[in-house]
Amino acid sequence: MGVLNVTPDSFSDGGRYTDIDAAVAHAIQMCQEGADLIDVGGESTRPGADRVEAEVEIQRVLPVIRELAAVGIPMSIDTTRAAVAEAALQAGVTVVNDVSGGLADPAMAKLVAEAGCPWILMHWRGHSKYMRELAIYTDVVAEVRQELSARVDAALAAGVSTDKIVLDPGLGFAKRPEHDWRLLAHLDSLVALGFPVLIGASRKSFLGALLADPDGSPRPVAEREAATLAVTVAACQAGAWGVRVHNVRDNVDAIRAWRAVGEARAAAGGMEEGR
Ligand code: PMM
Repeated sequence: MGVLNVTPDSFSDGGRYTDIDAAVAHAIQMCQEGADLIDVGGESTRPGADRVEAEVEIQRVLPVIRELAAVGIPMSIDTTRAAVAEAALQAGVTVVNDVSGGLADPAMAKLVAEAGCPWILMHWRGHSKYMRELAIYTDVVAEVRQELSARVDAALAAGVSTDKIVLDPGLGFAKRPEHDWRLLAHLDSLVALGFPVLIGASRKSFLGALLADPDGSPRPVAEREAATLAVTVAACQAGAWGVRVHNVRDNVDAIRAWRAVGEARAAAGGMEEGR
């Protein structure tokens, strides 16, 4: 999944793709590089971000979605609002990526159920402005798993089909770096719930903290790519279904290399069995 933030303030690419032509060109490039889905977002979810009105969100994303739909680019809409998701679905998006897992807008579950589209339910405890204060866990892996299971139950109760649900632990959302690492270390426990699992680690602050200078200043966002690739491979190894990334080309390369190792291992196993 390639990230396309059409916002002036997202943490990694904020402001770069607010121009429609630049956004469209970037999305097409990410598809050519191997992205299967372009995640279009019109509201920044970086820690501390202020909310924008639904109308503003719609005005940001719709022109880009319309142009990308016209050239057959597969898209998800990154929104917590049913009104935005509805407008995006009408304009050609086929997947709803809801970082609130349906919690922010009670109308979202019904909309998704009626649309019959896939719904990415991310683990979330509150809007970005306040989420730092919500990063309190006794056992982050068990709590994220349990809170996500509750979101699945709510989705199913609203009529969403089991085969349309994708789960995401929400790295960086009401999580401190140690929580992100523990979730990655125990991804198998989320995968075991039986739904496809999406991971969004790309360039996030837990990587900046890991790679901080000796004086404590975090590694700049643009210099977190190698660490992102390592997390992508670790996530694939743990059974993730997808990764949400900014640099599609490098992540696709990493996945291809990881896959080639697995294929060579499987072929070697087959040869040994045949001997
Ligand atoms: N992270 C961001 C935004 N949307 N959606 C999902 N499903 N998972 C994530 O981890 C996620 C997301 C924040 O990153 P950005 O500012 O680069 O979009």
